[in-house]
Amino acid sequence: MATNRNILTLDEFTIQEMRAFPQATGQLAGLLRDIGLAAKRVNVEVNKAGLVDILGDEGSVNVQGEEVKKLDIFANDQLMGVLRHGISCAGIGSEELDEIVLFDDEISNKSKYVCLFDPLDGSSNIDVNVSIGTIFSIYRRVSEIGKPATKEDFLQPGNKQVAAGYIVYGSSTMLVYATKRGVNGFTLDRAIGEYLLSHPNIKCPEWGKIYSVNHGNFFRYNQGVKEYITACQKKDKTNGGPYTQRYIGSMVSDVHRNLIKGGIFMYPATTEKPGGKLRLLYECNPFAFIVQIAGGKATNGEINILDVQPTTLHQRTPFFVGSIKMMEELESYLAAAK
Ligand code: AHM
Ligand code: MG
Repeated sequence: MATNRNILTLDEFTIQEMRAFPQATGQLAGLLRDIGLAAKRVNVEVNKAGLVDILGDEGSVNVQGEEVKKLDIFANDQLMGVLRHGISCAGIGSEELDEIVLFDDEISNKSKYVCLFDPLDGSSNIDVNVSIGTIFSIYRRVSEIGKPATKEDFLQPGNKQVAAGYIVYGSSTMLVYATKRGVNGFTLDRAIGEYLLSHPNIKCPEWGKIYSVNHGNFFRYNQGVKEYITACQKKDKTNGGPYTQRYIGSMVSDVHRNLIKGGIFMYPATTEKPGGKLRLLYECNPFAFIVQIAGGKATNGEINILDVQPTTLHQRTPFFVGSIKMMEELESYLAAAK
């Protein structure tokens, strides 16, 4: 099949975006290209996961106390490697690494950005052929250019993100990223090994019919959340329903679907995990930024999650994200239950 040359590649698109800013150095475009490259390598491994001995437990636990799969480590190493060798990133924070890593060499210290990522989210799904993903968040450094990055560069509120994105390794592999200018989705064309702009200017529908939550935890949620979930179940034709419950257990896939189709995704606090499960810096903030730019909203149940001042690299948070009208409805239930 002939390649449609009218469709922009990721590189062409980021360069075109850069032209709008005469002061742009091209570092952000380079950073996105680097991440895209790492994701292509991860994609190859994910696709052959059932064939070779890349599957299975690494036999160690990560800093969150969770079992680490080989592919998590592979993805982490690929991302860290491309960013270290690139010219745009001064250091990284990763779900797989206890501490931030500062590259601290002559070129890296001149880089404008730091990057946080979850190299392979939803990794418990690898063994069963369910879509998984990579999530990333990019900040402009607040520390002095020319010197090594600092912890403060990473502990910025989500509203300071310059860009955020994810890659979903699904029936096709897609890279979606947001800047303040908009959200754009690219599908990997395996024939030419390039991401092609397949979903320009993504907008999250104001309403949707999908709610995504782990129902198994229902009795461990607070009253407001329980009442909202119950209301979702009671919806019928008279009030915008019926709703559909969809929960893959792989946030990248769940939020990706809801972003495109309209919906709400929730990982609330539970009695066992009063601080929530998901990580603020590299799981929730990137999605909050993407969905907000697309017209939706994200909160921690109290405030806009992008306004939370982080204190530690791996901190967790309750998380609610989705279509604006559904989020407002949720918030009315949370407020009423207070
Ligand atoms: P992970 O980083 O260990 O993969 O965990 C994050 C994942 C999310 O992708 C998903 O939404 C959630 O954990 C599912 O958790 P649960 O099984 O408790 O519903
Ligand atoms: Mg993860």
